Amino acid sequence: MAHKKSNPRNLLVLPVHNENNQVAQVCKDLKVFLHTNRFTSVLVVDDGSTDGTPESFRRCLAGVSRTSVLALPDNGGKGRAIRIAFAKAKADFFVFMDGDLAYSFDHLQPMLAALEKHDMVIGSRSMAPQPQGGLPARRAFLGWAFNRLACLLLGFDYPDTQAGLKGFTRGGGQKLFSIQKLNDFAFDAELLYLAKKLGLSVGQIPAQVSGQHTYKTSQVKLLVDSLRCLMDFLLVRWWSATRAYNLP
Ligand SMILES: Nc1nc2c(ncn2[C@@H]2O[C@H](COP(=O)(O)OP(=O)(O)O)[C@@H](O)[C@H]2O)c(=O)[nH]1
Ligand SMILES: [Mg+2]
Repeated sequence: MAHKKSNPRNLLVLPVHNENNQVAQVCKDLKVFLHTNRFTSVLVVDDGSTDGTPESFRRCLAGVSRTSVLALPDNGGKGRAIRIAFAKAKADFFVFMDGDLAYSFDHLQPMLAALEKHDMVIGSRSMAPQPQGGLPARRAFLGWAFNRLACLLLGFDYPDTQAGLKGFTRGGGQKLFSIQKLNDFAFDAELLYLAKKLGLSVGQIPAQVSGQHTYKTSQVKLLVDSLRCLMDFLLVRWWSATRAYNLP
């Protein structure tokens, strides 16, 4: 359980991959956000983009204090990118949020408040009203089926394991990221599985997708990535059964 600390240091990681057309807007919002949040540093982690994303971020964040850009040389998945970003972090609280700003910076305050009470906090789109009635129907159905299977296979029950908004206390994050293995989109659910195994407390906050966010440019290939994730969940169970996780 986290202890209250005055002026805790927070690290916000924004994972990005081929998001060059979003960079100007993200930087604009980021600068406003940093102005009002003195204790948060932001690390943009680029996962081997081929469209100039990291160069654009470097240009627009040059001279902006408390920001940095880490450009990974190849595309290795969101899970790997976040693991690398948190590996050397010294902050009291770690948060990651989709780098296309699907969730506004307004989510950070409730996230940090919830991290006073929990080791890990996940954003949940099912706890908030969504713009334009939510996801496109096909994606909503597949998302629902995916969630039910994920919960069944991994033995927990969260209505939304996949929102790109999650936070960790330093202690909780270090425990989880030192044993977590998956590199791709299934890593969120793996973290929830490991949190349960480790007896960490997990909180949920409403996550509202911003009105400007579009799923039309989504990099998630719905069927292929969902099937890959389900295979990964079986792998998690296998690693757990064979003690491949270094669980205490
Ligand atoms: N590190 C990393 N991040 C990725 C990759 N693909 C997508 N992302 C990031 O993951 C987040 C969610 O991806 P997005 O395509 O917006 O998915 P959607 O909003 O759920 O449809 C965004 O911040 C992307 O930049 C990848 O291969 N590696
Ligand atoms: Mg998105």
